[in-house]
Amino acid sequence: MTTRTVSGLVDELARIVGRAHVLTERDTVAGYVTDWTGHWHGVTTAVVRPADTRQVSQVLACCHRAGVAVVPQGGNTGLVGGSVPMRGEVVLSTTRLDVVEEVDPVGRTLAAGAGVTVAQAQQAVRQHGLDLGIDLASRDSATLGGIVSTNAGGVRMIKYGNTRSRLLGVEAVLSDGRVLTRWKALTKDNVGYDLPGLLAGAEGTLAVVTRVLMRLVVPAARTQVVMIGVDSVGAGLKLIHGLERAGLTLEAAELMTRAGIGLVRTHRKLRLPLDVDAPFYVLVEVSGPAEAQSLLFGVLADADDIVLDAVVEDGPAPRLWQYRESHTESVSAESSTPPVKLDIATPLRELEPFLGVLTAGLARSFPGVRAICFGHIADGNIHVNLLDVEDSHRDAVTDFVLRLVAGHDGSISAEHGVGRAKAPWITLGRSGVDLDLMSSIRAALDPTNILNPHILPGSSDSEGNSPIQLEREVAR
Ligand code: 2HG
Ligand code: ZN
Repeated sequence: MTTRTVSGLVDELARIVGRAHVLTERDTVAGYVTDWTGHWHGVTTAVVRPADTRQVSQVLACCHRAGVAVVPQGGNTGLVGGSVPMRGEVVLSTTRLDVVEEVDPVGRTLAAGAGVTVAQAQQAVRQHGLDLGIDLASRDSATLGGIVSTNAGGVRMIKYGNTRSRLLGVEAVLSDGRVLTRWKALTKDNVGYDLPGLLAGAEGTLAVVTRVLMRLVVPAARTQVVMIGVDSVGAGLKLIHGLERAGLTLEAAELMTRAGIGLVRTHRKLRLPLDVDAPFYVLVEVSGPAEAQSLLFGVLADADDIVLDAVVEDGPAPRLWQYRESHTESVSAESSTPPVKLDIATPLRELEPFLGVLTAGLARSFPGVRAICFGHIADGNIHVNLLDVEDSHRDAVTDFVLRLVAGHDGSISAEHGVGRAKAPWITLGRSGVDLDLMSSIRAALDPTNILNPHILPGSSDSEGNSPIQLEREVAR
């Protein structure tokens, strides 16, 4: 194996997937070696695009024999640098696994390839009056394999749970090429460990997901969307609880700030969504009985003392949603540096104190940094986006925020995963025993540590070499 050359590896991969699907030229691999935020850049030996599970299995077996590390990649929309090769790893792109195989309207399931985008999946299941139950702004590029591997949350999580909870089965390839098929369209199946659940959120470190079996939902017949201006996070939470107590079902509940709305307005050239420029905005989508609209108006009237202004539209209300959905692109466009994106959660009771201390602390210690906080308020999940952070300050500002999160009993990664961005801070979220167990699980599934070796706690081979060092030796 030590005499293998890079060109030998590329030839072998080409024999499996066809020459057209092994990319090595600088220009053609460019989109695969940089992440969406523009911060994480890497290098790859080759990007390989298999067409089906059998080819994925052969590609992994080949890389396994060669001791070459592999980074699985879906739509490359992740925000923590988890799908970018950093040191020459082969990129295994799942984009050609793009077949919507079956929508079962009776059992309410979707069977599809890992490379099918969220938008394509949504379109396929909506033709049957069903829904995926998962939605996120990157739906046109994010893939089903990607959202499973990162256990994506998104704006519908409050009602339908995260991706793990929607996953019934998977087909996945282990690092040595063996294929795991756990594929039963059953709501109840309690035979042994929940392996699909384990692969969800594993960030491509345990296996490469090639096909998914998702449990679908019946969407609400009609919804109402309300944008409410409030002067505190606590007032927003109170209103949300009031809506639930009135018998309405939360379909989504999002928080935005004056600064965030201002940024989106500048970028998208939009008017203020309300008649007041409120310190905080909550965007809530609700469903309920036939009289849902009057229940909603009743809650707003009862909370007259905390509602600065509100506007209600029938769902899906894209005009109101665009203020929320444009945050990510506006942050990227308006920041002078790649934004620092910290996807955190705190218990609900800690949310307001946390945001208060965060804002004051950032202004004091990092005066040049603009903070835009928004996110899934009812899940306690806030996206702390930091703009204009000089490269030399990225770690310090990240450290400041994540330590504050830990001090408020929070999570340093609520929905985007650990990736490379949070790896140095993982001990703020997990104990030594916890990390040891994760390493053991990883070593059991990928003993030579070739799958996405540079994220999450991992292992080295007996010589202490990581696979990519082996790969570099191979390259010489
Ligand atoms: C969202 O909720 C995504 O829109 C992206 O999780 C969040 O850009 C972000 O920080
Ligand atoms: Zn989010």
